[in-house]
Amino acid sequence: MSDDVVMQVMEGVAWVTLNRPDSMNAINNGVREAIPRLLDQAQADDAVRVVVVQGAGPKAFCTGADIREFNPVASLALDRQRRVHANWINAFERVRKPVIASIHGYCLGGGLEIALCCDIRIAADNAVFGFPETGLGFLPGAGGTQRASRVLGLGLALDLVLSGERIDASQAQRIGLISRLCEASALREQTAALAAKMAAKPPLAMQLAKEAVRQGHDMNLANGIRLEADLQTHLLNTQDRLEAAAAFREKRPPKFTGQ
Ligand code: CO8
Repeated sequence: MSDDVVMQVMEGVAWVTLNRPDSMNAINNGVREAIPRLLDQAQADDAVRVVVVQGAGPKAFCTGADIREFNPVASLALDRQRRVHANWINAFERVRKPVIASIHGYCLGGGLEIALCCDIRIAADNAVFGFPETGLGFLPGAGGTQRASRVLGLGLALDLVLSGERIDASQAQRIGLISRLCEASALREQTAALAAKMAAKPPLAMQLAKEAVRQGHDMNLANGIRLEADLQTHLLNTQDRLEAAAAFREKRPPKFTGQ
């Protein structure tokens, strides 16, 4: 097993680090193999309440697919099937726990596609975003063309994908690509503070709230409201909900168990 991606669990937070700093954390087969494996591990571990994805080294979150591995494809049909059915990048969305992308430096191509899979994007003021794919003769093919329009709307997604232009962190915040922006030196601390806040919340409520927002987004309003009602009903008699109310009444901090 390679150490192209490493995971460290600390105080309820799984820190998943893209760990190829010499190539700006470009995505090779080692990364594609490790991501679903580690994220499944984070999902199965009750001690993990929140997942953070970050890039190693000073320069980049991730600069996309490893261009040095670009070769002719032996079978177009098999390649398409692999993409549709075994898409490693979907693992970021399969995790039922909240996933934060903590972004510094370059966040390009497949790197931006990873960030778009995450639930919350926090970026340093030195972050740079873009989709260079069309200039390389193909398209953002790890979900980028689909997730960008869902996050940004059609017009902005088309602009990013077709122009291939890079935008900086403040532009990214203006268009809603990231929801939080901080100084580069504060990124780790701000990410840790956000992750800790979410890790302290009742885990079932966090998981079902994520499910309600994410799944509801692909539904019409009536079905989304029905989904929300179902998930809320599931939470009503959980021990954690009763504990939260008891703690409020008794003016003490709550103790959540995940039940
Ligand atoms: N692949 C391979 N190596 C890379 C990549 C990359 N994507 N990005 C950077 N590197 C390497 C460089 O080759 C260089 O290595 P070395 O020191 O051995 O020569 C090292 O990282 C440092 O890079 P630079 O010297 O180029 O550093 P600069 O500061 O001059 O430039 C840039 C930084 C602007 C980020 C530049 O490296 C660059 O343009 N990189 C390519 C970015 C790019 O085009 N990414 C898109 C790839 S396509 C894609 O992601 C499609 C995804 C769809 C499928 C996803 C799943 C695979």
